[in-house]
Amino acid sequence: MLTLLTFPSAFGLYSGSPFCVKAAYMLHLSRLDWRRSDLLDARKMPHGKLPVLRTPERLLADSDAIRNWLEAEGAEFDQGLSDLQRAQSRSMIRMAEDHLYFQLLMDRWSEDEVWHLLRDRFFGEVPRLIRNPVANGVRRSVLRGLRAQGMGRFSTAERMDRAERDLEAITACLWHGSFLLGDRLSAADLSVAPMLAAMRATPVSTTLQRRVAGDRILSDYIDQVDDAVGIS
Ligand SMILES: N[C@@H](CCC(=O)N[C@@H](CS)C(=O)NCC(=O)O)C(=O)O
Repeated sequence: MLTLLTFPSAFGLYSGSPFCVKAAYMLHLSRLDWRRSDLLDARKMPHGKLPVLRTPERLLADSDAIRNWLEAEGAEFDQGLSDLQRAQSRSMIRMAEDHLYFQLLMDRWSEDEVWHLLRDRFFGEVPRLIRNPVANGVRRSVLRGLRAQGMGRFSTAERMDRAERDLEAITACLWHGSFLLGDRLSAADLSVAPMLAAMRATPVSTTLQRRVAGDRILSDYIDQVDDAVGIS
């Protein structure tokens, strides 16, 4: 039996982490026998991050490595796509995971109003006496990382301008079919939709949350991918 080590559900999502949702989607579609096991602290994991898949042989860190492993077991997430479409699928994944993800992190960790709710949700099990110092320490380290990555240096307006261009690119793809690369689910959808879903689920009405939640095409797309995977 495979075990997906994942962050718990949060804000109405299967997991607070879009990468964990992606991994769960892939596992569900692969039709292998698996179960979830929730962790709140990823520090002991191979990369200090989740998701991680426990296979009979080892711990497999990183959603991309999980994808490779599942494909080696026979799963196919880009079935029926041409070489060009596979390349487009790969680019969309990078856009979601290496750009939109950092937009989500800024929204969650830098906005005070969101942070207070996030702290209560993600650090609720830390003993009360040390909860605030621990949570504030993690917050400082995430914000330092975002500054080093670059996203933390933009004003909200600059950041939203960058997000807007990605969201418009996603929408343009959706004019041509129900999913990013046509009328069939592909690996790109398994990364992009959870990222948008996480933005939409931010429990405070931020500029980014409103942008995604208020967009009929994007919002319907998130639900359509979730329905097509059929995990819940
Ligand atoms: N490249 C990794 C990214 C995973 C990732 O960033 N996970 C975040 C949650 S969304 C995490 O575990 N963060 C904990 C930490 O950085 O301490 C993947 O695709 O799995």
